[in-house]
Amino acid sequence: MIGSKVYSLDIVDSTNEFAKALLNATPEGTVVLARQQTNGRGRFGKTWFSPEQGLWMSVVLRPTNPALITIAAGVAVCEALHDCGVSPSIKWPNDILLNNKKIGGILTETVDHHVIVGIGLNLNIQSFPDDLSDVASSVYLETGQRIDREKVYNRVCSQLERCYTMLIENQIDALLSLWRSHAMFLGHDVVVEQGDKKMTGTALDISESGALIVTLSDGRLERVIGGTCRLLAR
Ligand code: BT5
Repeated sequence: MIGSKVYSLDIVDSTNEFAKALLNATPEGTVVLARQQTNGRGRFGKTWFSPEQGLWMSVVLRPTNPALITIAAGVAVCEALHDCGVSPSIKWPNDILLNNKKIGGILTETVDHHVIVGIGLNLNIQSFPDDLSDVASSVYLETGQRIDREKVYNRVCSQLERCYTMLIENQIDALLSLWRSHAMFLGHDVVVEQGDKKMTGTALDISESGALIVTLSDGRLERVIGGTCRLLAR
Protein backbone atom coordinates (compact mmCIF):
# COMPACT_ATOMS: atom_id res chain seq x y z
CA MET A 1 0.00 0.00 0.00
CA ILE A 2 2.78 2.45 0.86
CA GLY A 3 4.30 3.72 -2.37
CA SER A 4 1.60 2.25 -4.62
CA LYS A 5 1.14 5.81 -5.88
CA VAL A 6 4.23 8.01 -6.07
CA TYR A 7 4.78 11.63 -7.09
CA SER A 8 8.47 11.71 -7.95
CA LEU A 9 9.72 15.28 -8.30
CA ASP A 10 13.06 16.85 -9.09
CA ILE A 11 12.58 19.90 -6.95
CA VAL A 12 9.77 21.06 -4.64
CA ASP A 13 9.38 23.54 -1.79
CA SER A 14 8.54 20.81 0.74
CA THR A 15 7.23 17.29 0.14
CA ASN A 16 4.94 17.72 3.16
CA GLU A 17 3.42 20.86 1.61
CA PHE A 18 3.01 19.15 -1.78
CA ALA A 19 1.29 16.20 -0.05
CA LYS A 20 -1.08 18.56 1.80
CA ALA A 21 -2.41 19.85 -1.51
CA LEU A 22 -3.35 16.28 -2.55
CA LEU A 23 -4.98 15.04 0.60
CA ASN A 24 -8.59 14.49 -0.37
CA ALA A 25 -7.77 13.30 -3.87
CA THR A 26 -5.18 10.62 -3.27
CA PRO A 27 -5.21 7.10 -1.81
CA GLU A 28 -3.71 6.25 1.55
CA GLY A 29 -0.05 5.32 1.17
CA THR A 30 0.65 7.93 -1.52
CA VAL A 31 4.28 9.04 -1.45
CA VAL A 32 5.74 12.38 -2.50
CA LEU A 33 9.44 12.05 -3.22
CA ALA A 34 11.83 14.84 -4.24
CA ARG A 35 15.52 15.06 -5.14
CA GLN A 36 15.78 18.50 -3.59
CA GLN A 37 13.62 20.79 -1.42
CA THR A 38 13.84 24.59 -1.51
CA ASN A 39 11.89 25.08 1.71
CA GLY A 40 12.24 21.83 3.64
CA ARG A 41 10.88 22.13 7.16
CA GLY A 42 11.43 20.65 10.58
CA ARG A 43 9.14 20.94 13.59
CA PHE A 44 7.87 24.33 14.79
CA GLY A 45 8.63 25.85 11.36
CA LYS A 46 12.39 25.23 11.60
CA THR A 47 14.38 25.02 8.37
CA TRP A 48 15.45 21.63 7.06
CA PHE A 49 18.57 21.63 4.85
CA SER A 50 17.56 19.52 1.80
CA PRO A 51 20.07 19.56 -1.05
CA GLU A 52 20.47 16.76 -3.61
CA GLN A 53 21.85 13.46 -2.29
CA GLY A 54 19.30 13.08 0.48
CA LEU A 55 16.04 11.16 0.74
CA TRP A 56 13.18 13.64 1.15
CA MET A 57 9.75 12.01 1.18
CA SER A 58 6.27 12.33 2.63
CA VAL A 59 3.63 9.64 3.03
CA VAL A 60 -0.12 10.20 3.33
CA LEU A 61 -1.73 7.96 5.97
CA ARG A 62 -5.15 7.83 7.59
CA PRO A 63 -4.74 6.05 10.91
CA THR A 64 -7.63 5.89 13.34
CA ASN A 65 -5.18 6.70 16.13
CA PRO A 66 -2.32 8.93 14.97
CA ALA A 67 -0.53 9.00 18.36
CA LEU A 68 2.27 6.55 17.56
CA ILE A 69 2.91 7.48 13.93
CA THR A 70 6.21 9.27 14.59
CA ILE A 71 7.35 6.32 16.69
CA ALA A 72 6.38 3.85 13.93
CA ALA A 73 8.16 5.96 11.30
CA GLY A 74 11.32 6.19 13.43
CA VAL A 75 11.39 2.41 13.82
CA ALA A 76 10.76 1.96 10.09
CA VAL A 77 13.65 4.27 9.16
CA CYS A 78 16.07 2.51 11.54
CA GLU A 79 15.03 -0.93 10.31
CA ALA A 80 15.31 0.22 6.67
CA LEU A 81 18.84 1.57 7.17
CA HIS A 82 19.71 -1.59 9.07
CA ASP A 83 18.62 -3.58 5.98
CA CYS A 84 21.16 -1.45 4.04
CA GLY A 85 24.00 -2.19 6.47
CA VAL A 86 23.80 0.96 8.63
CA SER A 87 22.75 1.00 12.31
CA PRO A 88 21.42 4.38 13.43
CA SER A 89 19.58 5.17 16.66
CA ILE A 90 16.42 7.06 17.51
CA LYS A 91 16.59 10.05 19.79
CA TRP A 92 13.12 10.64 21.14
CA PRO A 93 10.91 11.85 19.67
CA ASN A 94 11.89 12.25 16.01
CA ASP A 95 15.66 12.35 15.43
CA ILE A 96 17.67 9.69 13.64
CA LEU A 97 21.30 9.68 14.77
CA LEU A 98 24.46 7.94 13.62
CA ASN A 99 27.60 8.30 15.77
CA ASN A 100 25.70 10.91 17.80
CA LYS A 101 25.15 13.13 14.75
CA LYS A 102 21.73 13.81 13.28
CA ILE A 103 21.39 12.08 9.91
CA GLY A 104 17.62 12.29 9.68
CA GLY A 105 14.37 13.50 11.12
CA ILE A 106 10.64 12.91 10.98
CA LEU A 107 7.96 15.57 10.69
CA THR A 108 4.43 14.32 11.35
CA GLU A 109 1.57 16.70 10.56
CA THR A 110 -2.14 16.09 10.97
CA VAL A 111 -4.75 17.69 8.74
CA ASP A 112 -8.34 16.60 9.49
CA HIS A 113 -8.20 12.80 9.48
CA HIS A 114 -5.05 12.67 7.32
CA VAL A 115 -1.53 12.31 8.65
CA ILE A 116 1.46 13.37 6.57
CA VAL A 117 4.65 11.66 7.63
CA GLY A 118 7.67 13.54 6.33
CA ILE A 119 10.96 11.66 6.38
CA GLY A 120 14.30 13.32 5.72
CA LEU A 121 17.52 11.29 5.52
CA ASN A 122 20.97 12.69 4.77
CA LEU A 123 22.31 9.89 2.61
CA ASN A 124 25.24 10.97 0.42
CA ILE A 125 25.48 14.66 1.37
CA GLN A 126 29.16 15.62 1.46
CA SER A 127 29.07 18.86 3.44
CA PHE A 128 26.76 20.93 5.66
CA PRO A 129 26.47 24.67 6.29
CA ASP A 130 28.59 25.92 9.21
CA ASP A 131 25.62 26.28 11.55
CA LEU A 132 24.75 22.59 11.14
CA SER A 133 28.15 20.94 10.84
CA ASP A 134 28.52 20.30 14.59
CA VAL A 135 25.19 18.50 14.91
CA ALA A 136 24.35 17.12 11.46
CA SER A 137 25.97 14.50 9.29
CA SER A 138 25.19 12.04 6.53
CA VAL A 139 25.46 8.29 6.13
CA TYR A 140 28.28 8.92 3.63
CA LEU A 141 30.26 11.16 6.00
CA GLU A 142 29.87 8.72 8.90
CA THR A 143 30.60 5.49 7.05
CA GLY A 144 32.79 6.63 4.13
CA GLN A 145 30.46 4.68 1.80
CA ARG A 146 27.89 5.93 -0.66
CA ILE A 147 24.48 4.41 -0.03
CA ASP A 148 21.99 3.62 -2.80
CA ARG A 149 19.07 6.08 -2.56
CA GLU A 150 16.68 3.82 -4.48
CA LYS A 151 17.43 0.89 -2.20
CA VAL A 152 16.93 2.97 0.96
CA TYR A 153 13.68 4.37 -0.46
CA ASN A 154 12.35 0.86 -1.19
CA ARG A 155 13.32 -0.41 2.27
CA VAL A 156 11.73 2.64 3.97
CA CYS A 157 8.45 1.97 2.13
CA SER A 158 8.40 -1.72 3.08
CA GLN A 159 9.43 -1.13 6.69
CA LEU A 160 6.89 1.67 7.04
CA GLU A 161 4.24 -0.68 5.71
CA ARG A 162 5.31 -3.27 8.29
CA CYS A 163 5.34 -0.81 11.21
CA TYR A 164 2.10 0.88 10.15
CA THR A 165 0.43 -2.54 9.96
CA MET A 166 1.63 -3.26 13.51
CA LEU A 167 0.03 0.00 14.56
CA ILE A 168 -3.34 -0.54 12.91
CA GLU A 169 -3.46 -4.17 14.04
CA ASN A 170 -2.79 -2.97 17.58
CA GLN A 171 0.51 -4.82 18.00
CA ILE A 172 1.72 -1.96 20.14
CA ASP A 173 3.96 -4.02 22.46
CA ALA A 174 5.87 -5.42 19.49
CA LEU A 175 6.25 -1.96 17.94
CA LEU A 176 7.45 -0.41 21.20
CA SER A 177 9.92 -3.28 21.73
CA LEU A 178 11.39 -2.55 18.33
CA TRP A 179 11.53 1.15 19.20
CA ARG A 180 13.37 0.39 22.45
CA SER A 181 15.90 -1.72 20.52
CA HIS A 182 16.85 1.37 18.48
CA ALA A 183 16.43 4.06 21.13
CA MET A 184 19.28 5.94 22.76
CA PHE A 185 19.16 7.61 26.18
CA LEU A 186 16.92 5.05 27.93
CA GLY A 187 18.36 4.67 31.43
CA HIS A 188 20.38 7.88 31.07
CA ASP A 189 20.00 11.29 32.69
CA VAL A 190 18.41 13.73 30.29
CA VAL A 191 17.14 17.26 29.99
CA VAL A 192 13.72 17.47 28.37
CA GLU A 193 12.28 20.72 27.10
CA GLN A 194 8.61 21.07 26.28
CA GLY A 195 7.58 24.62 25.41
CA ASP A 196 8.65 26.75 28.40
CA LYS A 197 8.96 23.75 30.66
CA LYS A 198 12.41 22.26 31.31
CA MET A 199 12.88 19.04 33.28
CA THR A 200 15.84 16.95 34.35
CA GLY A 201 15.54 13.25 35.13
CA THR A 202 16.24 9.74 33.96
CA ALA A 203 14.67 8.59 30.69
CA LEU A 204 12.84 5.46 31.76
CA ASP A 205 10.72 4.25 28.86
CA ILE A 206 8.22 5.13 26.19
CA SER A 207 4.49 5.02 26.96
CA GLU A 208 1.75 3.34 24.94
CA SER A 209 0.95 6.74 23.46
CA GLY A 210 4.53 7.63 22.51
CA ALA A 211 5.29 9.88 25.48
CA LEU A 212 8.77 9.73 27.01
CA ILE A 213 8.50 8.58 30.63
CA VAL A 214 11.04 10.40 32.77
CA THR A 215 11.78 9.76 36.46
CA LEU A 216 12.30 13.18 38.03
CA SER A 217 14.83 13.71 40.84
CA ASP A 218 12.04 13.58 43.46
CA GLY A 219 10.95 10.18 42.14
CA ARG A 220 7.83 11.39 40.36
CA LEU A 221 7.15 10.04 36.88
CA GLU A 222 6.51 12.58 34.13
CA ARG A 223 5.11 11.69 30.72
CA VAL A 224 6.44 14.06 28.11
CA ILE A 225 4.66 14.54 24.79
CA GLY A 226 6.42 16.49 22.04
CA GLY A 227 9.43 18.59 22.98
CA THR A 228 13.11 17.80 22.73
CA CYS A 229 15.49 15.70 24.75
CA ARG A 230 19.25 15.75 25.25
CA LEU A 231 21.74 13.97 27.46
CA LEU A 232 22.45 15.80 30.69
CA ALA A 233 25.99 17.19 30.49
CA ARG A 234 28.04 16.27 33.55
C1 BT5 B 1 13.07 17.34 12.10
O1 BT5 B 1 12.71 18.52 12.69
O2 BT5 B 1 14.02 16.68 12.40
C2 BT5 B 1 12.14 16.91 10.98
C3 BT5 B 1 12.78 16.94 9.63
C4 BT5 B 1 11.86 16.42 8.56
C5 BT5 B 1 12.36 16.69 7.19
C6 BT5 B 1 11.51 16.02 6.14
S1 BT5 B 1 12.22 16.05 4.56
C7 BT5 B 1 10.76 15.53 3.84
C8 BT5 B 1 9.63 16.26 4.54
N1 BT5 B 1 9.38 17.55 3.94
C9 BT5 B 1 9.68 18.56 4.75
O3 BT5 B 1 9.57 19.78 4.47
N2 BT5 B 1 10.11 18.08 5.93
C10 BT5 B 1 10.10 16.62 5.95
P1 BT5 B 1 13.35 19.12 14.02
O4 BT5 B 1 13.44 18.06 15.08
O5 BT5 B 1 12.55 20.32 14.31
O6 BT5 B 1 14.82 19.50 13.60
C11 BT5 B 1 15.10 20.65 12.88
C12 BT5 B 1 16.53 21.06 13.22
O7 BT5 B 1 17.46 20.11 12.67
C13 BT5 B 1 16.93 22.39 12.57
O8 BT5 B 1 16.59 23.47 13.39
C14 BT5 B 1 18.45 22.24 12.45
O9 BT5 B 1 19.09 22.51 13.68
C15 BT5 B 1 18.62 20.76 12.19
N3 BT5 B 1 18.72 20.44 10.73
C16 BT5 B 1 18.27 21.14 9.66
N4 BT5 B 1 18.50 20.48 8.52
C17 BT5 B 1 19.13 19.33 8.87
C18 BT5 B 1 19.62 18.22 8.15
N5 BT5 B 1 19.51 18.10 6.81
N6 BT5 B 1 20.19 17.23 8.85
C19 BT5 B 1 20.33 17.28 10.20
N7 BT5 B 1 19.88 18.30 10.94
C20 BT5 B 1 19.28 19.31 10.29
